[in-house]
Amino acid sequence: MARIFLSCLLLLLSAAFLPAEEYVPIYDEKEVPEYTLPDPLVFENGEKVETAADWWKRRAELLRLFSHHVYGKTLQGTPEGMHFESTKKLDSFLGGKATLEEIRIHFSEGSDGPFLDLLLIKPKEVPEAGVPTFVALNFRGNHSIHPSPEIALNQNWVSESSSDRKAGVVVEHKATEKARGFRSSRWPVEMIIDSGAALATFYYGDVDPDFHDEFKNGVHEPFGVPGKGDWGSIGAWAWATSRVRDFLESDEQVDQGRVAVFGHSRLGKTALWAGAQDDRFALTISNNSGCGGAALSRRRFGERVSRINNSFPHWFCENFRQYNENESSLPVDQHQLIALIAPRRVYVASAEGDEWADPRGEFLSVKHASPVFELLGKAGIAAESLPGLHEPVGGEVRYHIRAGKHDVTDYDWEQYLKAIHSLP
Ligand code: GTR
Repeated sequence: MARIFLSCLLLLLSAAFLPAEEYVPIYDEKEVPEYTLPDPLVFENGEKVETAADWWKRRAELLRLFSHHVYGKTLQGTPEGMHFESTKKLDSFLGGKATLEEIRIHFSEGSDGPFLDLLLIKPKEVPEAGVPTFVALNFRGNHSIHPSPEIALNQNWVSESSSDRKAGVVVEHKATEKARGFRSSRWPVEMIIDSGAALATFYYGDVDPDFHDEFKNGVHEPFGVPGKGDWGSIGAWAWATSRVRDFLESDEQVDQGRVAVFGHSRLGKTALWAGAQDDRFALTISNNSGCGGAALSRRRFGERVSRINNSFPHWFCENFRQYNENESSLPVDQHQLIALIAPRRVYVASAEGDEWADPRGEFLSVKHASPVFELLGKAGIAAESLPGLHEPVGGEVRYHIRAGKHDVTDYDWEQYLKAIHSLP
C-alpha cells in the first residue's frame, strides 16, 4: 500500500515538474506535412502577375502582408534630429592597410536619446568608385569581432553566454578587456580588407536589447511601443541597418551601388527583412537564418513558428502568434520574403549540421523565389534539389550549404566576398 502511495506521489511530482508542453521538433522528411505555398506571382484576389509592372504592385501587397502578419510595421524613414558623431578616426589600422572609424549614430537630437555605435573599417587604398561595403550586425559588441585595443568596448548590456540566453536569464554585464576578439573567428576582417571591401558593423543590442521587457528599452519606447501590428525587435534591428545605410550615403569612399546587409541566425532574419524594405542594399546575405528567416514555415521542420514565438515573444509582431501550429493559414511564406528583394542580389547559406534552421527549407525558399527573379530578367536557381556541400548554386539569388554547424566560417565569407565584388 505504502509502495503504491509512493509511486503515485512520484508520478504526480514528476508531472508537476514536467514542462507544460514539451516541444518535439520534426527532423524526419517523412514527417514534413503536405503543404501548398502561396504563389508570389498571384495577387491575394487571385489575379496573376504577368509583367514586371504587375510585380511591383504585387510586391507592395506582399510587403504589407509581411509587415502586418510577421515582423510588424516599421517606423518609416530617418527620424528627426538623427545625427552622426565621429568618436574616433585612425589613419592606420591592421599594420597600415586599413583605416578605422567609430561613429555614434544618435537617433534623435542631442545626446541623451538612443544611439548605436558603428565601427567602420575600410581598406587604406580606395579606388575612385569607392569600396563595396558590408553593413553587418554583430551579437557581442564591436570589440568582439577583432582583438585590437583600438576598438571601443561596448558600454551596453551584453548577454553573458548563450546558455544564459537559453535559460532566459538576463545578466547585467559590462564588456571587459577579456571579451576583445572573442568572436573573431566569425569576422575575417583582414580577408575582407585584403579583398578590397569595407566592413561597417554594430552591436544589435545597442538598438534593442535582446530580451522581452515589454519594449521598455532600446528604440521602441522613444519611437512608440508596439501595439498588435507594430514592429518587434527584428523590425527595430532591421530599421537600424537602414540608419547605418543613411550614414554611409555621405561617405565618398563607399561604392554606393555595392552596399550589402549581412547577418547570422536571428540577425540573418533581420538582414532579410532589411533587404526587403530598403532597396539601397544591393546584396542581402542570410547566414543560417532558419525559422522566420529563409526557411519555409509550412515545412514545420526543426524550429517552428510556435516555438520561436514562445521562446522569443519580442522578435516578431503579435499577429504572428496566430500562426502557432497553424502555418497553413499564414497568407505568406518565407520564399516571398526573398522574392521581395528581387531583382537585387540575395545570398542564402545553410550548414549541414544546422537542422534546427532547416537547410532544405532554406534551399526551397530560394528555389521558389526564383520565378520572381526570372520575371525581372535575372537568373534564379536552376537546381531542382539541394546541392552538394560546398557547391554554390544560383545567379542573382544564390545558395550554398557547407559542412559544419550553425556558425559563420571563412568558407561562407569567401562566397559573400565573391558575391559583393561581382555586383555590377
Ligand atoms: C536560436 C533560435 C534561432 C536562431 C538562433 C540564433 O535559439 O531558435 O531561431 O535565431 O537562436 O540567433 O542564434
